Amino acid sequence: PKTVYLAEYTPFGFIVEDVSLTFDLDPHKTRVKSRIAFRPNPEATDKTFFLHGENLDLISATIDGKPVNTEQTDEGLTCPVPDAPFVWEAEVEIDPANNTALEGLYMSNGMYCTQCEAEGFRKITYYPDRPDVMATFNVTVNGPHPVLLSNGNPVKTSQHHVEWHDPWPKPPYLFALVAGDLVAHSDSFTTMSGRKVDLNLYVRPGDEGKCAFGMEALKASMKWDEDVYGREYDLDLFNIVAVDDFNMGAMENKGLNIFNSSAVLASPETSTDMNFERIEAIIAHEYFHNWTGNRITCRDWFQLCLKEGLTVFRDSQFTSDMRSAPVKRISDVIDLRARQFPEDQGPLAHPVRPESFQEINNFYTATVYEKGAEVIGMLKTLVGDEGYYKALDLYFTRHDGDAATIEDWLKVFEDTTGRDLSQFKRWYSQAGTPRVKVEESFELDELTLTFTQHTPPSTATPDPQPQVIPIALGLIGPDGKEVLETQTVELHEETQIIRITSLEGRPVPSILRGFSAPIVLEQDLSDADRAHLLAHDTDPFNRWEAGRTLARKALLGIIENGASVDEAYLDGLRAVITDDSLDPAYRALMLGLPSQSDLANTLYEAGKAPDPAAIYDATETMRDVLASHLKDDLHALYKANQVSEPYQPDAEQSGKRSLANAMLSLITRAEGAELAAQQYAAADNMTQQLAALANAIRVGQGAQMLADFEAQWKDDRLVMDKWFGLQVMEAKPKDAAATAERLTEHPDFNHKNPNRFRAVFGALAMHHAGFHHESGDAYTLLADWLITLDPINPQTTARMCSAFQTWKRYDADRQNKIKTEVARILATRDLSRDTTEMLTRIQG
Ligand code: HT7
Ligand code: ZN
Repeated sequence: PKTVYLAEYTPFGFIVEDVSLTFDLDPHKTRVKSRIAFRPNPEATDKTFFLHGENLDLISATIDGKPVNTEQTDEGLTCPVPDAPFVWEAEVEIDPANNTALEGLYMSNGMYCTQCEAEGFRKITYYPDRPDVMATFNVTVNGPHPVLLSNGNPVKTSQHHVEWHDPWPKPPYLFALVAGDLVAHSDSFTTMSGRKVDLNLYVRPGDEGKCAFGMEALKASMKWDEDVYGREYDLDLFNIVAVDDFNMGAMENKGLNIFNSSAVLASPETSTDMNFERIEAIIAHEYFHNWTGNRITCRDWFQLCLKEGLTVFRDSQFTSDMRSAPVKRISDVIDLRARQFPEDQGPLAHPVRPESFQEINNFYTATVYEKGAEVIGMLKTLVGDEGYYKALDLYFTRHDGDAATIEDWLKVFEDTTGRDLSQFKRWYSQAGTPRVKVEESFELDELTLTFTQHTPPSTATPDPQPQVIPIALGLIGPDGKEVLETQTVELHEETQIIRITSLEGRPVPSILRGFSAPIVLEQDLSDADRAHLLAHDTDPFNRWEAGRTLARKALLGIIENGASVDEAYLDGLRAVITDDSLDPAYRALMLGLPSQSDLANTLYEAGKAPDPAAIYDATETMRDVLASHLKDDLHALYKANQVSEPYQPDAEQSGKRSLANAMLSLITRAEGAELAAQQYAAADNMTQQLAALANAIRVGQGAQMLADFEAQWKDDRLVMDKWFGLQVMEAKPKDAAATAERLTEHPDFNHKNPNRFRAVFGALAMHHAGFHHESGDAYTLLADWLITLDPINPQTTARMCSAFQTWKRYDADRQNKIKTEVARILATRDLSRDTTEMLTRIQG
């Protein structure tokens, strides 16, 4: 396969003035007519006329009305063109019903829909399918469906025929079309300048009752973007469509967002609190793309973080404002460490702005998205709130309508704040997680902190250079009072020393407050100091972090020498979770343990091969210890956090449920499933029902509930995804692979549906002790199914390959087993470019 390089960017030789497309829909023989006005691009040196096109049956092609001879390959076509403006017209035939890759125009439950990011438009018609070619689109859709949608505003509507015009020039990846028997949940929003925008959420008949929350989230997002960033919506219509077969969460097509139904449909009976929060965030994310992605797009796919990092950052700000900022920050860091750190520290490591790729779909990663957002968070910390919003205002005015680059992005910050960001730019070009070691000494009244930064070299970045690292820190005095409020120091050098004087007695340094940089902090604090921070830190993130570090230490003690858990830590934890002045959601987070994968990594970094079974056992022991130490509080806290008001998916209620369910889990462990059964019977919402079921399964008393649950929800696809996933998640390690295999034989298992495939195999890959069970059965099962899925859906197959990315952490036997499976998949005939690239990189 061909490798594409950032350094080789050249502009396209032609400018597209305007595009007209006509679709005559048919499941196997959809006809697409295109009329594209081109003119030579004066800024381009390469004047080759190449149009991308894949899996297209070319019926006819003309230039200025005259037939042309085209030269076709698997990737597109070329033909001679005049050295002056000209009109290209073509007709192609495509087969949406057989498009199982879910890229281009495809069918899902009888409805037509599209997915064009990143390079799917070329599966619809011949076109320069690159984000820097922006044009206005006119789209005619002919089909026997009640709903026929495309981007922009409808300009002519008759039965089985709708014409659309999108006035905003856009790259082809934002093109969308939907047709089907859909129903709309409608509303409207009046923008800050007084324009009324019609809003519709289109769903399959039967799903109407799951639209209200998504609609409210959309309106809240529109308002928030006006209030915080001054960004107003720019069409008369905003449509969202829910689709059951979808490779990712959602897609920000201009004026016609398409959502995985799991990312938009919600009701209290069928969705958990976590589902509601995720839906709110994804709706916001896609809506925010209207400015950060659509009005200002990317010059090329190497700049993906320009829109994704910024939009993730914006949706995190939104969630923090709508819910609890500390809870959101802690949840984001848990997620970053679980998904981005392993990527950045393993064979798939790449810079936030990659410099080469074979298949761009493989670079929609936690590094581009989540580390990309962290980089923006650091910029904001460095330039301050005022500097940040000033720079963003300039970004929006200077680059509106552009296909921009990271250089453009950094330049607006340099121009508005006067800062030189050349060293900061390394965050975009260097792979790997920086490690910052902090050494402390205290003499008389002076505290000295010596910071040393080091980024381990990787294939992507063999010679990492020091980065700009903002470290937010404060000091907690011996009496528990804060003696230094949060200050941010900037690290630039490999080693930097900071001195703080006039202190009365040695304070405990609270470093990397709010997780001010995406690094690993190595700080040799005593257990007593950490317990002091757990009790007194004013920074909610670092207070939580202190507890988490103590929990990790306790778990490692159990794994390595069966040590008992430090009483001081247990008492400190008890004090926090019984402190009614603290938010219940925050207290519930305090009770969470480091993941088993995280523990495996800690052991690996210490030069020891982790034993997944021992890690699993230690985690179980630790939970038993917590249950026993907190036994006098469990029932009281469970009761105190019951919600008697009608269900609301807001932060307050969901926080209470999460603390109550953390109690339920410890109670069930200590006493069996009686309370879980009561909760299951009384539950009027999915959060309570699912938590009860999970706990009952965990203690081996869930069989009847599982059967009842299936009988109750067998016709609800999204709830059944939970039923599939939960059984794998809650299986004992030795049973995880067999449980997944058994579920693949269930009549409702459908590997062509990404949600269902992920429910089973995503859960298996996340089940650390089950996936890495010594038998190797899970490796083999996953490999078998990846081989089956690859010819059907390469994108979803390739994403799932990352389950194997941590293979180097484990012992020789497990390493060999994984390597054998990876090689077996790679030896499959006609393996996709997506999966080949992922597995080759994983092999290292
Ligand atoms: N910009 C989108 C990324 C995307 C995608 C979405 C659905 C299916 C396939 C896709 N490939 C890339 C989603 C987002 O980040 O908002
Ligand atoms: Zn996005």
